[in-house]
Amino acid sequence: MVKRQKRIAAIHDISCAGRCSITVALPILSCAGIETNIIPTAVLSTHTGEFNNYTYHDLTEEIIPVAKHWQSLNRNFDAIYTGYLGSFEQINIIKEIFKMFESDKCIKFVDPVMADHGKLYANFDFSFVEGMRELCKEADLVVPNVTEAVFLTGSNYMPGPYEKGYIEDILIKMSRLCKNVIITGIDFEKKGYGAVSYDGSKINYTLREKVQGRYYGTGDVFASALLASMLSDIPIEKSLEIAVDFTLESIKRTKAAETDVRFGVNFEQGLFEFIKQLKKFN
Ligand code: PXL
Repeated sequence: MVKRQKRIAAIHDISCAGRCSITVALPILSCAGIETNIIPTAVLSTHTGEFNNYTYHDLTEEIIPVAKHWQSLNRNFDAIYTGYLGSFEQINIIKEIFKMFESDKCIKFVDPVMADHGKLYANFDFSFVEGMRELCKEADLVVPNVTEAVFLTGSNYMPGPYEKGYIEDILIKMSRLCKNVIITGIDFEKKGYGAVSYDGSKINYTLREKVQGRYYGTGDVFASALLASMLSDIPIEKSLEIAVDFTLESIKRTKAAETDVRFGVNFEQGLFEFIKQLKKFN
């Protein structure tokens, strides 16, 4: 029997250069065989980290009309995947879209993109964090990095390497906002670097070697690979391993090439191996 093709809606910005958001999500999910419909939240010439003078065109007004048109076409989704939102109002708009496409099979997958390394990204303030906290409450799965999880739970930010108790305290506080949580950027002195998941009962780490340096767009690479794997019906713990390995290999390739890290990581040359991993289960 032919397997039904999965379909998602990915709602992120388009950063025209500097691989992140839609330019990462679309290729990763598409090549995993998932039909990926998109709604851009803003168009920028580059992402906002370490670049100056980037262009920024807000698309808040477009989002609901696009979603309403889809609704009139009876579109439904296996997941709604949200990332970088271009304005505070977009948080409420996403809540409305969740309601418009609500169904038992639709996973509300929220990457609360807003901060890293202890600092909010340019153009965000703490009222946005409060709004994002409310959005997390409506999600089925949230995938913050450590900084985002710290801000969402009102914890104290500390740079890594971390103690297990610090991470698990934040993880459990996060699970009061959303039952299923994955925190990325876990940095343990001895055990390694990676991500941790919690589903309200079991804490599960995937840790690998640490590569020194700051790499842009890796949160988007990780989250897109994770969702692609989950929608390929691969269990969450294995999906976490596949996504961590795909992200790590992309970072290692980029480091070896010594390219300008602001333009994101070379995930493209890992796509074939990524699909091979997914195919092992299908
Ligand atoms: O990868 C996160 C991200 C996405 N989109 C934009 C960004 C950032 C991080 O800085 O600036 C526009």
